[in-house]
Amino acid sequence: MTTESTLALPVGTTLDRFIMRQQESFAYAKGELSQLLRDIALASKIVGREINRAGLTDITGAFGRDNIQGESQQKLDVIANIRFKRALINGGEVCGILSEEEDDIIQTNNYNGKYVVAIDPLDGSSNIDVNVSIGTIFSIYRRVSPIGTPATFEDFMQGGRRQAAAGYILYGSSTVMVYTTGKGVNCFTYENSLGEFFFSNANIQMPVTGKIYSINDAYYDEFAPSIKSFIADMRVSSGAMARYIGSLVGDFHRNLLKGGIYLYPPTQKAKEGKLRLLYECYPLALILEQAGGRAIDGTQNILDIVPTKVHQRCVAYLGSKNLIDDLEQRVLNV
Ligand code: P6P
Repeated sequence: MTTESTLALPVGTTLDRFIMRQQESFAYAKGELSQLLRDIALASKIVGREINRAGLTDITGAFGRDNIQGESQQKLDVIANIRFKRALINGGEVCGILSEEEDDIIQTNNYNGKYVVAIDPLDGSSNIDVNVSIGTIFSIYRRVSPIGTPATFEDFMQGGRRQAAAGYILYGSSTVMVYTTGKGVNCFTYENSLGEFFFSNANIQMPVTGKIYSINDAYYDEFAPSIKSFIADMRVSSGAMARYIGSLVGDFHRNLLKGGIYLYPPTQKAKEGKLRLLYECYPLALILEQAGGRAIDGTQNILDIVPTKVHQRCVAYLGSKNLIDDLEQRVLNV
């Protein structure tokens, strides 16, 4: 499906219909990736329902255990993890899963599955109890290990440019699914009463610049001079807006549509950056590249970072091209 044909699609096209049409433009597609995207959409509908009822059932608050990241797991983190694992395992298209909530790669025993998925089942979960938008972020790779065998570490270590698809679901004032398979970024809005995602935003192009900057100002004193000078100039630029909700998917989606930049520099507590490379930064970096934005760690495009560990972290500057170009010059010309 070309960009023009995407633009021609009427709103009212379901995600299923869109996936089927897009599959036609992939010569050798046999439907596995299409089915995998449907499996992710199904899990997100179930997780979205749990989130919307969180205050009515005893699923808010802490689960009482820390994950491998050393973060206190929220009950909904655990529920979302279970739901996405179950959908991916039962869907049969995935031979392995890497989840933020699990120490090691999960073998699905679908040895004929052609894909692996790296996923943050529910990002921003500290916001769950206070009703702030949260999200799921996913990254899909074609396996490099032989069909008919278990998934391997190497299947997940292919690097950001080898992603077959990447996207996120934002559980906000409405629930949207945004993803790319390398042919543009499209957005689908969930219609609760019908249980369907409907095509709502074609071939998203990020504004080349913007007035919004998203950063945790509490760490300001720990930032490098280049970051401080960038923030200082953002603050004095006309119409500047500081917007940071502590939920990456929410901040990212707003900036993607309106233009802006999200910054997570090195801090005392997170010297290598806080965000995770495989299931946060790589997928969002691919979305940005497809939408005309940029994603860097300060010195290189995030998609070019060579992965070495499954829960590897990285510094992240995600945003409009001109803002990232400006920041990059300041960091490189220190
Ligand atoms: P801080 C949530 O834990 C998260 O990974 C992102 O969703 C969010 O943008 C960031 O961390 C918030 O981190 O250190 O500002 O609380």
